[in-house]
Amino acid sequence: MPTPLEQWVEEVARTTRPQRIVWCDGSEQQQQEVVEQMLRDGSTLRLNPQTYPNCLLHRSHPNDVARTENVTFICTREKDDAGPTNNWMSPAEAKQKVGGLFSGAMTGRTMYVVPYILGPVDSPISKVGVEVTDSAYVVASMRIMARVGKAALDRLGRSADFVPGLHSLGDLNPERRYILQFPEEKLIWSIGSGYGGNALLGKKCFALRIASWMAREQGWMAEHMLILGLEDPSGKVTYMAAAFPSACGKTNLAMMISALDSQGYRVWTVGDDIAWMQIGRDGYLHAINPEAGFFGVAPGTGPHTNSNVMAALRRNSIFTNVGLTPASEPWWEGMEIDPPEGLLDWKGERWTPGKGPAAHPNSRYTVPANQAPHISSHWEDPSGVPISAFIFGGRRARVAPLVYESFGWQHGVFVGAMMASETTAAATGAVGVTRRDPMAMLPFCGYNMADYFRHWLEMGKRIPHPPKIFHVNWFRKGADGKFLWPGFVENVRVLKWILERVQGKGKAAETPVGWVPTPDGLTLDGLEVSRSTMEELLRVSPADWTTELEDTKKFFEQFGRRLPPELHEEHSQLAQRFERRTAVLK
Ligand code: SAT
Ligand code: MN
Repeated sequence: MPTPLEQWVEEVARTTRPQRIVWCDGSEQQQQEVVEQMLRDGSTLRLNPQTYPNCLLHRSHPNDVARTENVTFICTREKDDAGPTNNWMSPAEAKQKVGGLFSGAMTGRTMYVVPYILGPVDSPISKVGVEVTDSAYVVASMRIMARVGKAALDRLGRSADFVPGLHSLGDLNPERRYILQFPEEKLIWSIGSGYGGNALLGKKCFALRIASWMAREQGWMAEHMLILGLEDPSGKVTYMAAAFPSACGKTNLAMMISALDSQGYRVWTVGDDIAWMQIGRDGYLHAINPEAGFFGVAPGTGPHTNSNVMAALRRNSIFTNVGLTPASEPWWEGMEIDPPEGLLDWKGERWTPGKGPAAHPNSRYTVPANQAPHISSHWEDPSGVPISAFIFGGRRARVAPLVYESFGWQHGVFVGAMMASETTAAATGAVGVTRRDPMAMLPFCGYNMADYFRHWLEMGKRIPHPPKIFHVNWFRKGADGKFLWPGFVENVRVLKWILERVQGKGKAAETPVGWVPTPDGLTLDGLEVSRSTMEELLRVSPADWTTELEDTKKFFEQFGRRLPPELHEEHSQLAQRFERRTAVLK
């Protein structure tokens, strides 16, 4: 009797008609064969073997460089279950329309079967997925991003308990590009794109869209969050999970070199993008990182902003859409190396200064997590790490202060639900437009976000020791349009305050939006930021927040009666706190 997996693979092969089928065992030898295939495909080069051993540069199709949210669909029977913030297609229509595109799609190509585990191999929280793909780049990337091969097949055995994901490059025509999630049957179909989040199906499609649905069904959480441990001078490590939209610095925060290292504060990396969390026996929420690698944004990463990342990616890494130097080394803006003579841009064309950036703004590195210099010794603990703080954050030139603490869980959920951020190059579409992005999950929640907020509220009641909830904003700008806060290594100063608040210390002043550090609440020694800049960074401007409240109200309205009333309540309480404050000042 064939196993359920074998049956599915057979069925897929009947539709897509590949020339041959390769089962990926996760071995180094097979990885090298896949690399050879990539080199033959012509869009991949080997980098300098002396300075970047076992590293590749991949150039994707120029029309295929970011997630495409406009063609990403949640396919539930009821439209309302996908909710107003997701694109929706009925499963029947999706199967019919996109099924046709898969027909014969792998003719003449190799079909790779990639079994993988999301999460540590022996963790009860982990889950098995299987991606079938005709892209060698996807196979090589998946081997870095997840635990691929034999271990997954061993864990699965003859069971049908895996999430199947079917992927084909198709003809790479954006008109025939679809990223489909079928959460009711736990199935993923993706065609027409070879780009990261569209094509590495273990990442956003499974670990967030499908997993968020599973998490609600089963009483746990799948979140777009990095996980880090902050060590204090006593040697104790406190774990925090932080949600920021794509390309807002999650990888940099998770891998941060601390400006307060000499005072005994350092950061340990557990994960940089996704957290799966369950309530542990100790009453804390425990988080695992379902991934095994980092898919980080290259531009802006340099020895001063993040030398940890720079050290991590010197071997066994895949670079996508960065520039190339004549010495066969990767190059991007912000690497702190002058563009050398003969630099090629991300399309492989000769770069000249007037030509715009040499690296695509969403160019990426894919690096094994265990190469991070400060990887936590607990990053693969089967039971995960206990989370003491949640941090929400976005890119806001105005409005949100550098950091504030919510008044409690329900208010914290509201803070997450009203999150907003300026869009980035991580997804196609306009860049720099402020949009609401609750919990940084707008593009990744696999169901109606009103139900997602309800799930958050319910989880709060069930967690005996819930994380405290904070909001940060590294991106506030002054009147001159320049960033007020230096960011990067200095962000540890904010983490230290968060840690102190978790410990019941940390000086704070009450404002309508939450607890904000007092002027002497943050450790600022050794930092050149003027008092007036700090005041501006921590300022809560009633005028800005009035607009914010109006915009949030509109955002909430689209959920109609499905929105939990607790959020309306929090909304009017915030408005009232501002009104009271204004009345006092008058
Ligand atoms: O392309 S990914 O979705 O994996 C990265 C991101 O946009 O967060
Ligand atoms: Mn992400």
